[in-house]
Amino acid sequence: MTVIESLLGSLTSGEVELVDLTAPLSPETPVLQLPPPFANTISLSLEKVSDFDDAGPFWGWNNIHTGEHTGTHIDAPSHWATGRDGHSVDTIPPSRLIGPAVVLDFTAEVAENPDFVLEPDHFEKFVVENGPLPEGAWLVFKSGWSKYNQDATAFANADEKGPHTPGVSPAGAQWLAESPITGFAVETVGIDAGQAGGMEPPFPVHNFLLGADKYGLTQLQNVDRLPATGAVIIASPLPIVGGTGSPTRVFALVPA
Ligand code: 23J
Ligand code: MN
Repeated sequence: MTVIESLLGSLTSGEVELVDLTAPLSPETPVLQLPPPFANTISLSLEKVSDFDDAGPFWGWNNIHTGEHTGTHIDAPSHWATGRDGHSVDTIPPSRLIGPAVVLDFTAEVAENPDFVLEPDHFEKFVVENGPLPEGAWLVFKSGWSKYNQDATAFANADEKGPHTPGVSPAGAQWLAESPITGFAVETVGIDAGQAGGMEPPFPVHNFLLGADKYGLTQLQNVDRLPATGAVIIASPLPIVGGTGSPTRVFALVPA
């Protein structure tokens, strides 16, 4: 039996489960709201071209309007000043879009403090307990935040000081950039904390990770169906030529 036959058999038997980590993409999908003077991207909208009518009697189809960074999406290195000469989303090697999932569960800490940030100590402790991060891993920050996916106000959790959502400290971001991971995956609207605009450097995960030719994945859901180690993540962005990111379908292969 080939490995592919074996995999297909495991998917059929249920020994390996395909888990969709992608949030539904609609006009209601929460998108990042940066404060003035910064410009924001648009939400998804569908523009009807035909709907089994005079414009197309036997077919329905739409034009889509959206920002690159809407919903579950990937951040390519070229999204950030530190990676601007690096890979755009179309030139990311496909082999780097699939990799072992390593899940760090800080649901309890985030429930206590929405501004919780990961520090190097958190990563070091995980490595001591679970072994080194594998080359090409997708490191998943399990925060529980996807429970707010259907409620844009709760998802943003903003007050007069801006959004309050979990993330990574500057030192933690530097640690990740020097690690063997391929990317950092989160349940929140972006790979940085809500308060990361005031950090030094601003938006440290974007700064260090994208500058190190690594990627971000945002707005994942169903991460509670992933084991700490042992699953595989496959991210499928559109190859938008010159794009800085793309809405992305993200699957995990999970052993039963
Ligand atoms: C631009 C500026 C700040 C942030 C972001 C974009 C994102 O979250 C993103 O989707 O890349 S925090
Ligand atoms: Mn983004």
